[in-house]
Amino acid sequence: MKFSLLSGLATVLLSAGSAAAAAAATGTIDNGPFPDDLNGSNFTYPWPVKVFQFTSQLQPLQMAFMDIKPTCWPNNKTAVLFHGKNFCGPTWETTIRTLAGRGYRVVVPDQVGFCKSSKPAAYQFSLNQFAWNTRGLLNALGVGNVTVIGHSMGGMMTARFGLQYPETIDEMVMVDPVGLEDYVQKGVPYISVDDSAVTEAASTYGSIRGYEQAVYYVGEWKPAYDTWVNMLVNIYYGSKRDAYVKNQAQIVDMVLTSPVAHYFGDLKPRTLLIVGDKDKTAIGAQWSPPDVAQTLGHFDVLGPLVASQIPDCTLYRFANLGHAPQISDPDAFHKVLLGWLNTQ
Ligand SMILES: *[C@@H]1O[C@H](CO)[C@@H](O)[C@H](O)[C@H]1NC(C)=O
Ligand SMILES: *[C@@H]1O[C@H](CO)[C@@H](O)[C@H](O)[C@H]1NC(C)=O
Ligand SMILES: *[C@@H]1O[C@H](CO)[C@@H](O)[C@H](O)[C@H]1NC(C)=O
Ligand SMILES: CC(=O)N[C@H]1CO[C@H](CO)[C@@H](O)[C@@H]1O
Repeated sequence: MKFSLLSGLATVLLSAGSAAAAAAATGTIDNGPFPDDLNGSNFTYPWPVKVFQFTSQLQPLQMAFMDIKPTCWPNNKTAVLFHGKNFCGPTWETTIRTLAGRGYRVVVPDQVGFCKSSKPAAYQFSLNQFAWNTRGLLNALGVGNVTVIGHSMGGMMTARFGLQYPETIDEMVMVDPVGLEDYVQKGVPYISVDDSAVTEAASTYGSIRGYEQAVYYVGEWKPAYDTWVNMLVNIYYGSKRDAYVKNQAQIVDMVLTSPVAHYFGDLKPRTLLIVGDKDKTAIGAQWSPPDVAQTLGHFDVLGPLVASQIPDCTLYRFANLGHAPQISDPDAFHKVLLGWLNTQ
């Protein structure tokens, strides 16, 4: 047993040493078709769902993803889009259509523990593991360099992906990422996975909408936002409810205990940071004492601070938007995104 673990480690070190193939998950692509109710999510995706089958932490796992071809003359680039904690791949639908219409191939995974991907009973969640899994998916698809775009928790993951795989990134975009600050360092009390699970289990349409309206959308609500709330409610009360609740609680722990805030100076890729100045998202603000909570989630301050730390960074601030500019003002968001991508 010891011998096989050691030889596995040697393989990883050897492949990490070769510039061509950075170490990542290895697996195969299953093109399906799959039933609508896949791993506990019965939401209909706007493009066919495929599955990356791989082994992770000594168990077989599946990452669901969409792979959208360019809808015009290909520009030979691939964009990979990372969803946030309260979102899934399809939340990017408008951005996918926009990028595919400009010649991009667009790959949109659901991370392990989310949406149509596996909900493992036992898993050590980390941003590094998510990056490892996702780079493995891209390798299995034969994708080399990517344009990485991540929102919320997916923006935090973009930073980690940028640290782990800089040699495979053309450029990266973080949209209202969480983790621009180290929440624990700022005084957020640690919450156990068990206590988080109680909160996760109590999630309803009303609780999710109330949180998102106040924190994400500057107090406003449009009927279109309901789609993304109902997509989550469907998983919270779906066939994998218990595993999902546990995984989501583990992911809260991951965001608290794997800060990226101390690493922004080490990011090599060309970076665009987009923030809504009215965004107030801060993991743990809800259970922090008021004097701590009031110091958290000031994207109007954090945006310029972090942009000054990242070596090659452009900052764009939406003065009147909150946490999800691609949802609340898609036209303005895509104008900024495409404008920056075209300055290459
Ligand atoms: C999934 O949704 C479809 C359409 O709403 C419904 O007919 C089906 O029963 C659902 N399946 C599950 C397992 O909930
Ligand atoms: C993309 O690659 C194809 C095939 O190699 C090539 O014909 C085409 O000119 C490339 N497009 C761009 C925009 O570089
Ligand atoms: C891939 O990205 C790296 C890092 O940005 C860059 O050095 C390299 O030239 C790119 N490779 C290709 C084929 O574009
Ligand atoms: C953990 C789990 O239930 N995974 C399932 C996810 O969906 C794929 C595709 O149908 C199944 O093969 C897995 O068993």
